[in-house]
Amino acid sequence: MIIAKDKLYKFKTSVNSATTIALFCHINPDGDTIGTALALFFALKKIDKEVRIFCDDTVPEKLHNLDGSDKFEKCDASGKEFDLAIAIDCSDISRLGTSARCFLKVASTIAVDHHKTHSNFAKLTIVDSEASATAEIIYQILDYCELMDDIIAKLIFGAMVSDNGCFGYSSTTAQSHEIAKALYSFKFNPSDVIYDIWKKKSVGVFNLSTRVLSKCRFFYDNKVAIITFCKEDFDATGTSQTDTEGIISNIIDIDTVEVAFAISEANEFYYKVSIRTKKKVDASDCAAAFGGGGHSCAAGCRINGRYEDVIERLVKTATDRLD
Ligand SMILES: [Mn+2]
Repeated sequence: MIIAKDKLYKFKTSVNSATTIALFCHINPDGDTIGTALALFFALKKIDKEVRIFCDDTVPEKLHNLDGSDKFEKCDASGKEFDLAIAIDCSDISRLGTSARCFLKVASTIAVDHHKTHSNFAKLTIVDSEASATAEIIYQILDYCELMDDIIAKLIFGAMVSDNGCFGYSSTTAQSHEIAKALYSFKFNPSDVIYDIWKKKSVGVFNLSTRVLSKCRFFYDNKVAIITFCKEDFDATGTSQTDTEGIISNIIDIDTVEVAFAISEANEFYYKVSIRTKKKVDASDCAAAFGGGGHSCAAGCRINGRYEDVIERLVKTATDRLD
């Protein structure tokens, strides 16, 4: 979807009338929220805005190569006031974590997002649920504001491939490719970006994936697959929860699997769950059953309970939707 001119104009005027701007990423940040926020950060710096960029959680190791990855701060709710706050890739105010308090204190707020479950929590909402990444929307905004450059193009490209699986997920559209084409007119190396974001892994992450994948559990004629990241898996491989991203794709790619879950032990009796689905089941619908959200093929939620009960509830959620 092409973002309406009046929205782009409203974004531009809000930014122009602000001196201090705070950008907010979502908790458990991914390449889209981080890369898109950084693209906007550098664009706003070019027009001499005082910009700060907040995220409750630290930037995952694999994104440390991104230009500006050291700019992130934890938001101190008692901190200074801002003229404008912009939430990036956040479907809901709760996705900002404790930073939500800081965001809500600001009089002028904007949300730029692509989740179909987006709840309008900002004064100005720029949402396109057909976009494969929030980066696609930010590209249109920065192109309109004439703020694109090589570094920004590289960040936007990285954020896009991070969310659309290098243009391989069903979320990818003709417009994703059109935006990529426009980005190719800037100077950066797309295959280097793809290596950094998708392919590169540490030995620790490799060991974590072989360990966890070898214990994959299958249910319902191999249509449902579950992998579990326990605290001991992280300890044994020197990794953490931020290293789990992407490992789930190994099981959703199995031909019989329609629904894949990756369960990660956050605390005792508290699990973070990633969900991937093929066409038969809507991942965001599964996530919504546990108060989570996301997209049709990729979503997430958090569940409290005993491990075996969590497994049972997840399998039931999947099989109910497969029948
Ligand atoms: Mn996203």
